[in-house]
Amino acid sequence: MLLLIPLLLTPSAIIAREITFPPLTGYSNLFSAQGPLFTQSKEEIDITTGPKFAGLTTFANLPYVHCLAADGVEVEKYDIAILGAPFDTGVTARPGARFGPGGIRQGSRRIAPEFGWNIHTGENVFLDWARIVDCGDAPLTFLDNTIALKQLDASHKRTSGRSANSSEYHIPRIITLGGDHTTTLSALRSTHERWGEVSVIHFDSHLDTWDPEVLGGGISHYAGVNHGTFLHIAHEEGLISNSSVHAGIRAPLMRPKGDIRNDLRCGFEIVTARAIDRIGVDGVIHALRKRVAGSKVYISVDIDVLDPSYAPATGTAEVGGWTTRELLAILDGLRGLEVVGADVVEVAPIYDNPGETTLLAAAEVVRSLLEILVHKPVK
Ligand SMILES: [Mn+2]
Repeated sequence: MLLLIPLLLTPSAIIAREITFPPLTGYSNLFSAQGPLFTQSKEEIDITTGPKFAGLTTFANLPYVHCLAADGVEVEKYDIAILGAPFDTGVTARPGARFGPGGIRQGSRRIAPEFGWNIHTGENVFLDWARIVDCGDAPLTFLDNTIALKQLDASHKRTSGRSANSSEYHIPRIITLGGDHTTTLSALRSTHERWGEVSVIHFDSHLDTWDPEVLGGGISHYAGVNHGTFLHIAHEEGLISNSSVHAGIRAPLMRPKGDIRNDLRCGFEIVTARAIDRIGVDGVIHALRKRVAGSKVYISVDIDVLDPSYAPATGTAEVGGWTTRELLAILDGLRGLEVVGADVVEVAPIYDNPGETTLLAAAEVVRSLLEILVHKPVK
C-alpha cells in the first residue's frame, strides 16, 4: 500500500481532465448558415461580470461603499445609502434582529440592477438618476445600548453628511436595515439634523410610543430606551411633528386609555390593521397621504406589520396583520411624498422558514422604499 503513494504523485497522475457534460448543445448543427450559434470559446469565458449570486452579498447586488470611512477620506459618491444596524438588545420579546441586515441582503440576492424593471410601474429604480450603494453595517457594540446608539447616531451622521453624487440634491438619504426598532431613533435624529422635523408614517402592529415609565417598568433610564418607546423619545426630543400616523396597528395595549392618550400627545393618528377591511388599500393610502400632506416624511416599516403567515421571522409577532401584497401596494401608493429617510426593522432571520418568506418580503419592502425615494428627490 505504501508503495502506491509515490505513484499517485507522479506528473502523469495529475493531468487536468476536461469533463464534457452531454448534450453539448440542443441544436443538431452547431454551425448555421449565418455562422456559429455559439461564439464563446473556452478562452473567452467571462468571469468579470455576471450578477446575483456571485461575489459578496450586498443589498440587491449594489456596489459597496465604505460610507463610514473617517471624515475627510474620499469615498465614491452616492445619493441613497443602504446602512445596516445590527442591534437587538432593546427588545422586549424574542431577540435575533441583529442578524436582520444580513438576512434582508440574503432575501435580496435575486434582485439586481440590470433585472430591476418593475412590471407595475415600468421603471427601473436602479438605473435612474440616483446612485444607490450599500454601506454595509454600522459597528454597534452588543454590550452597552447607550454606546451602541451613539455609534449608530455617528454612523448616520457620517453617511448623510457626505456630499451627494447629484449636483442638484445635496444630502444623501439613508434606508436603514434593522436591527430592532430602537434603531429608528438614531435615524430620526439624523433626518432632524439634515431636514428638520418630519412626519412619521409608521407601519407596525404596535404603537411604539409607550412611555418609558410604562414599557421598561421605570427600573432605570437605560431600560426605558427600547424598541417600544423610541417614538415617545423622538417626540420628546422634538424630532417628529404632530402629523404622524401609524398603519397596521393591532397589538394589545398596556393601559386601557393611557397608551392612546400618550400616543395622541406624541402626534400620532392610528390606521388599524382591520381598517383595510372597511376602506381597502386605496382608503389606507388616502388616509396616510392626507395625514402627512405638506411635510417631509420618514417611513418606518416594522416587518411585524405583516401577518406572521407572511413574516414569521420577527421578535414580537402579532396575528391578524396585512398581506405582503397589501403592504407593497400601500407603499407604491405613497410615491410623490417628500420622503427623507426610511427603514425596515425587526427582521429576525432565525425564526424564518427554509423558503425565507420574511427575508424575501423585507427585501421587496426595501425595494419599494427605494422607488419612493428615487421617484421624488428632495432638496
Ligand atoms: Mn415596532
